Amino acid sequence: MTDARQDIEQTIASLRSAYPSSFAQCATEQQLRDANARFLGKKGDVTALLKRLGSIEADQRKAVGALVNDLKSEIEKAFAAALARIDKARRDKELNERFFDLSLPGRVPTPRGHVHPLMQTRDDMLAIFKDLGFVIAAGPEVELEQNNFTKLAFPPDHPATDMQDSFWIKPGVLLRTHTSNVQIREMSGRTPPLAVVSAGVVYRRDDDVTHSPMFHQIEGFIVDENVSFAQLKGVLTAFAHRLYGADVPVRFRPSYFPFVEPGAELDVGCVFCARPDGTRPGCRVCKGTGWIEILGCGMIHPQVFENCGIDPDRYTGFAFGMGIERVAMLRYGIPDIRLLFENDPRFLAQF
Ligand code: FA5
Repeated sequence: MTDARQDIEQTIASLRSAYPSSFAQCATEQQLRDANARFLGKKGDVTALLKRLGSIEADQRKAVGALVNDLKSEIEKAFAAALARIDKARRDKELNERFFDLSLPGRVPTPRGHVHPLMQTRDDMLAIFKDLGFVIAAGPEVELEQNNFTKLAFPPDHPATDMQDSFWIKPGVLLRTHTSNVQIREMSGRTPPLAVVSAGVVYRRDDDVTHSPMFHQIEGFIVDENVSFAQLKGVLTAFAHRLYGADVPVRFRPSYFPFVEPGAELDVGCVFCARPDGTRPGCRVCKGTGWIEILGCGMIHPQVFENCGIDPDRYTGFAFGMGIERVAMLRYGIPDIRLLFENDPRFLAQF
């Protein structure tokens, strides 16, 4: 063995016995880093050993180099372990020295969130229907054309089924354009009596201050023997009175939807231009009429019952559907539907 090699091996042995106690004595991270630098730093002992490898004969250099590198990685590991020990000690000291009451509120008040005005409106509307005895159901947003149009007796050439009006996923499958698909899904395979209400997102190719391509609807229906139009009027009037106040006037106007016969729309007296004496001179919101349309409704068409396997000679029923944004906008005086979807905190904080 050459002198140089012997010398290096002795140095390795002495460094190996030196670093553990050197690290063990360190109480702070800085002390540890200084101690580490004495071994592994630019001018450290191990670095010096590596530089000395050049003085070793070529046939022995590899083996000696491996010894030095082993020592180097040993020290690196020991350094990491010592660092973790010091860090833990510092943390323990910090935790033990000061008493932390984790139940105290933070010094900076945390801003409180709240339910989105649209969802608040939805929940209030659903709560009224729950009170009236309806059960709540859900339906999918990606729907078969069958459930969204065909079984609801839309004629095949109805403009709503146009590429212009609906978002099609592929032929026969689309983003539902209304929540009336829930009627089909809930009626199929069920035996009346049924009283179901459902809220959810629907999609249409619309975009202006009162129409959004994505909006929310609530759908409801009742099916039983002897359900009459009088009951439709009673239930929906009770709903409107709970939502807008018992003294708000309501009126039913004839209207057309392919899946009901007869069909109607329900208007409530405009809440914006109502005077204390009950008159409504008309305003911008109600377009001067004193009335605001809130929902579509009607007696379920016998064809729809047949499409769902319900006997139209035995059962009758009514259905209704309405936009939630419209109700929220009226309720809070929101002039542009898009404000409801932009999630601007300056807008949302006002509710
Ligand atoms: C329907 O969607 C029928 N399914 C309602 C119905 C159900 C009738 C059951 C009879 C029986 P209509 O297309 O009118 O109807 O839409 C209902 C409500 O959704 C409208 O009164 C309006 O408040 C809202 N609405 C429609 N399009 C949009 C839109 N693009 N953005 C926001 N709200 C909309």
